[in-house]
Amino acid sequence: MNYEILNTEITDGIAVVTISRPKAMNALNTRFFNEMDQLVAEISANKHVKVMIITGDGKAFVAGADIAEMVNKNGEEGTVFSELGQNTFSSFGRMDIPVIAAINGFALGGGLELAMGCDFRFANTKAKFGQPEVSLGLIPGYAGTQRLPRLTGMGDALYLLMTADMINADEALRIGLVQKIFEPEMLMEETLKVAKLIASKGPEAIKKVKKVVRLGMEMSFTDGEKLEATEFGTLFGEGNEGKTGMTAFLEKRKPSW
Ligand code: CO8
Repeated sequence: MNYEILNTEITDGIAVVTISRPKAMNALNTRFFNEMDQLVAEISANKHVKVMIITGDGKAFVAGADIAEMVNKNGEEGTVFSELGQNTFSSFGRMDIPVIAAINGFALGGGLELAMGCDFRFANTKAKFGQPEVSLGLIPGYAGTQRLPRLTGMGDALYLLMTADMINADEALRIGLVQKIFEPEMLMEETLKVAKLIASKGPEAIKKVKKVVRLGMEMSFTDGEKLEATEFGTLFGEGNEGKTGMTAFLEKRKPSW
């Protein structure tokens, strides 16, 4: 596929994906979703990539779904457009590798939903966050109503969803919407540092942490425990990563995965 909106650079096993449609504040259109679906498939098939980072070009991370594309849709088309985005953002969670959002500016509506589909989020101190859909007579359509309360708790989620309030990075940090904030010029450097740290760990262990946490959130605690025990067990034994890591520790050397 010829990518028009997504620019991807892969260095040392870290894929940095930049959403670049700056004239429209990187608003999400059908073309974006088609490109992102293709890219997720390509990166998932590339065994050299260990972490994916998603960021935006210009002063926005993503200012939402493309309002110009949505305005004339009928109800059925609206639902299809919603499912298209839900599927793309859920696909980040199904990838084996960690996906980090590096939020460089406005993360509004579908942009915040994109960020919430990632495994965790860093932001620059000037970034702004919100779910402004009710100002447009809409509700979120890319799982924002489901992910926001899971990340922040019900009260903060309903506050943001009902008021369309745009909050700053300090507030986003306080309510758990982002995990760390950095000065704008440091955001990518610091995000890359964390990506490299993760990439140095046992790749099977990282994959299983993601799988067990993400699937566990959708099951009962007891079923989650069972899943954890099963996956824990797969890391033991000759030739498996746990054996490699524990042996290296006991021999006071770095493991070679
Ligand atoms: N869609 C389309 N175009 C956009 C969008 C958008 N979401 N956001 C900005 N743009 C365009 C503007 O129209 C403008 O275009 P032009 O230069 O041609 O006039 C250009 O980007 C620059 O924007 P501004 O001039 O407004 O820039 P400012 O710096 O003054 O303001 C803001 C920046 C605050 C980000 C402002 O642009 C804004 O409020 N944008 C809209 C934010 C918004 O409401 N987002 C939510 C959209 S709805 C949504 O995401 C629902 C998701 C679920 C959909 C489910 C599918 C059915």
